[in-house]
Amino acid sequence: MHTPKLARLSALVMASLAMSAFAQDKHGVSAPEVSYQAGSSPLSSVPMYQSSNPKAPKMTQTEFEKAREIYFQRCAGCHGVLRKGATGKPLTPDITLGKGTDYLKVFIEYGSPAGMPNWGTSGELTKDEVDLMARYIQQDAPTPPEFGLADMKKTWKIVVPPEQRPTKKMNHYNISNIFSTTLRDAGEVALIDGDTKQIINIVKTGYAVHISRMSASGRYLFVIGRDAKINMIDLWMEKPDTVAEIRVGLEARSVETSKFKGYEDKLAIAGSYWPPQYTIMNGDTLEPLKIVSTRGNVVGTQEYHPEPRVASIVASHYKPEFVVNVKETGKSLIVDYSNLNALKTTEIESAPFLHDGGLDSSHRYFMVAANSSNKIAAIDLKEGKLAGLVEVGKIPHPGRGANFTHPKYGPVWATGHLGDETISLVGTDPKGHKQYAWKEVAKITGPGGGALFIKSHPKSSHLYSDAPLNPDPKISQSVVVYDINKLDKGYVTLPVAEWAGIKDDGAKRVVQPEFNKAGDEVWFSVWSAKNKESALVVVDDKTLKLKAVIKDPRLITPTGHFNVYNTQHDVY
Ligand code: DHE
Repeated sequence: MHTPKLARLSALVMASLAMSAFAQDKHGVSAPEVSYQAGSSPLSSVPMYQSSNPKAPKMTQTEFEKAREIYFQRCAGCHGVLRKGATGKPLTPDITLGKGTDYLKVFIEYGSPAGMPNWGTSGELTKDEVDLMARYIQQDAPTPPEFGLADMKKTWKIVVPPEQRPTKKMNHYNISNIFSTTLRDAGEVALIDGDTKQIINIVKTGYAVHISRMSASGRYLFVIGRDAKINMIDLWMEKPDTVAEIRVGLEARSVETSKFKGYEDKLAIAGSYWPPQYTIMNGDTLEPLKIVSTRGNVVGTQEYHPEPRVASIVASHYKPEFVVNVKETGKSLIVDYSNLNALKTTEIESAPFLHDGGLDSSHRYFMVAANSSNKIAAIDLKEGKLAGLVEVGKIPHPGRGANFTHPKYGPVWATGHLGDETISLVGTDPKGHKQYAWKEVAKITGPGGGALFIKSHPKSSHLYSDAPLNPDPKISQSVVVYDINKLDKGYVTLPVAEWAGIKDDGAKRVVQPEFNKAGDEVWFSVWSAKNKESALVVVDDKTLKLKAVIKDPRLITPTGHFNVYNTQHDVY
């Protein structure tokens, strides 16, 4: 039953929602962004100490446990582990106690114009769960445990020691054209022969596995799960499989390997969301060597942030350095790995929240999206400084981005956006095209927001962009292609999900274009729910016609895919 106060509040919230059809304000988040961020965190099953706040509404231990689980499944992605706020607003007791249970219930029930989902009216949470969560967020946030060297070593396994590994390639695969495809909800990757399109092996990995990266030699493949488990896979084995594994934290997204001359295959690095830290490991055993916390102060306000998560990491080809991008503080750390006992780090300030990015075509600049600031930071890996901070569209989301030569602006790097329908082109050639460098030189229009990944290839004259988070299935189930020499002519749409011929209904989101080694075909995932059929679709880059559909009951929830050669050499 609504109390009169609650009824008034509900009316207020409903009215403001009605005024804002797409549930978004200047500081708000769009529906695609919420559905992207509000993924389940592996921390939901981690035991945590819960203090009780005498001023907060009473809760039993069982209620705490249940609420904490819901919080980490639905809320932590936006509001943060410690509820200090990230994409979502802070939810610490100093704020929530003043609002009170009734007020908080309305927000959880109906959502808000600033992008908070309507957990109650959408049926995601029951009335009792809404009440539970309103009381829970008035308590002190429980803190998950730290995860240090001793914890890591307990999880570290050398499955095949280096001296027992093959001394030469033991299979007949063209390993530089293998694709590692994320099977997200199965916690596996599929290793697929890019030439024959046959599955070579399905390797068990961490929970809700996220990305794959290659060692500099192209022999070892590194895969990281959201539970911070890394699998190191040896592609020289008769049947490529895991040779070492470790957990570097409780939650993570990024892994990378040393690529500078003389350091090939020597080191690996992984960044964690929790604890907020990065770990440098031995490149052929995953032995943890060095852990560095990323807790610190936010660029601009200089306020202390207790949980700045590590987002993308890239290895420099210019120096023995990794670039570690710290999300909430808005800092890119250039970490010199040549002496781990006297670690030199250059801290480059740009803007929050740093997320994904990739190198420009010369490999000198790292282009990283500061997604809540609608900016791209260009980090100069030769000079170790910020080359430019470029204003782009709403919530840039490049993946690694796309490099190509524009007929007028010269070398450019492109990003699509989660929050609008544009693609921004940024000039990346300060020597040859100085007037365009670190500027948004052009904006091209796509079919709608919700784009995640964009791709081109030095041998292709096409630019591909997906939009898996667009609410319109016509858009989320297809990709658009531009001719890079005639960008003003607009795009053609490829109905990739339809080509997959999947009979089941459901999302069938088309996600992440990835070229093969030769640069003449492009692979896409058609990402359905766990219990529905998914597929990979291969398109001929010259003709833009369907080339192959790869289906197999083991291809469960395919999302990202990573071509060995292109990932090893940063070709995109
Ligand atoms: Fe990702 C890259 C974080 C949701 C597919 N994702 C990244 C990177 C980060 C990140 C920090 C960069 C890694 C690097 O370069 O070192 N992703 C997050 C999240 O925090 C977020 C928003 C929510 C979550 O709970 O994880 C999230 N990501 C997703 C998805 O829902 C996607 C679409 C499907 C999936 O598999 O989970 C997804 N993310 C990807 C892919 C890449 C990626 C395919 C690698 C892109 C590339 O080209 O390198």
